[in-house]
Amino acid sequence: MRNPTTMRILVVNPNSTASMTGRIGAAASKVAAPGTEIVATNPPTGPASIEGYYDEALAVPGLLAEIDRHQRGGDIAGTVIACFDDVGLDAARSLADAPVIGICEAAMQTAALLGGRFSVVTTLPRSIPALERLAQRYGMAGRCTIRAAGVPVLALEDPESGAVERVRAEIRRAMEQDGAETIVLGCAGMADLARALSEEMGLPVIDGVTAAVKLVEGLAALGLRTGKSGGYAPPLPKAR
Ligand code: 5HY
Repeated sequence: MRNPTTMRILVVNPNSTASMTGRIGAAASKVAAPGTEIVATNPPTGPASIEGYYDEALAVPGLLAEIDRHQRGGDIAGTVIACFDDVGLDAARSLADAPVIGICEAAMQTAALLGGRFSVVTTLPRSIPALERLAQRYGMAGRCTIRAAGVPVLALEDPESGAVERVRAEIRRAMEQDGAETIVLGCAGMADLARALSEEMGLPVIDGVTAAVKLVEGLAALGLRTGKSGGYAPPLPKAR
């Protein structure tokens, strides 16, 4: 039987790459409070990685179906959308009863609380326009720069790809050229890199998955719910 004192947090990776979901779930569990259970999942189909607007649009139905499925199972205290493009965030908030946090918003708000300027280091240049839009939406455009390390999302799944070295090099450029005092990692697939990069580079390196888990735990503990001014969505019809 489920422990009634456990807070269950749903962490949805909206792409269909299960190995990435595994690493995301492990990073989330590492920072979760003792009474928190992390439920990490991804849609069974849909884009294997989300690189730009087209993939984003294709990923939304699978994301909503996962939120709906787990919500039917009961006691989800909050949901984290583990994709840095905050894919389907407004629709997810319309569907879910409990708070929903996107990892871009979580990471940017956390960086802002530390003070000073920050730089986002994402994967491919293709993701930059969408992230610039999000920075504007969250009121962060004047505080940050958005950079790409030139790493395809799925290269982060391959230790031989040289992806981490490219991320490291881009962080150095952000420090030297942008005067960044904090770095935000711009992909959920980088979740397990933040601690080590922070120690190595000597500045705070924020990963949105872990930041979102701590924020959602806080909102849930305060008994807060997501606003519905964007419209209430009825539960999705059951798949046949
Ligand atoms: C992410 N794509 O966090 C984004 C990052 C990006 O599949 N997971 C993805 O490149 O926009």
